[in-house]
Amino acid sequence: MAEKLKPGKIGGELSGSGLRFGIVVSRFNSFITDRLLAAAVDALERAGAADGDVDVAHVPGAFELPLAAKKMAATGRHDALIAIGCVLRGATSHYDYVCSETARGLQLAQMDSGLPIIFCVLTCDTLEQAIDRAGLKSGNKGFEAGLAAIEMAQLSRKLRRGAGDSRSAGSAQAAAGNPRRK
Ligand code: INI
Repeated sequence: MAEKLKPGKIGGELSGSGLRFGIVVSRFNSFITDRLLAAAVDALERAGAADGDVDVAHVPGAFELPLAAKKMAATGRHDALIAIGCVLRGATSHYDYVCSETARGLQLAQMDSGLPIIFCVLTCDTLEQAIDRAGLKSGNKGFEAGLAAIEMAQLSRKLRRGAGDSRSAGSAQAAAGNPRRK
């Protein structure tokens, strides 16, 4: 029988030390988004992100998150971004447009820029559902987003350097001196 193939693993550690993060957060439903923001910053801080390594930009509503995230990504200052918002279903179809365009816009910004953009936009039918996800029954999605940002930032760094592939050791060394995008 053939030897068992052992695939090389490339993972993102949960250390925020030496990384820079950008957060875009909407003021709409700020009762919820303030709590998501606090938990995201808490996660980054606990994982070793330093003072001054986290930038926060506020926008009016979730619909404005993609453009702000795209512009923040273009600064080249950050290793990952987090987009924070809360959309609550109302009596009309407005909710559907805001949700779908926010998600679509953030994914586009992420794919266009190549920078991880963590989707921390609650899309809830009721305020109670949102509260549950912003620090009550279902934990805090902001904290989860902070951890996801760290993991994706670390993984992206490794993939930029060609980590895990011995054939690209030369290019990994060349990139090692300049880990952060300028
Ligand atoms: N924006 C939100 O972030 N959450 C909502 O629940 C919401 N609702 O329900 O209307 C909302 N609307 C505003 C929207 O995001 C834009 O700011 C606005 O349309 C201006 O472009």
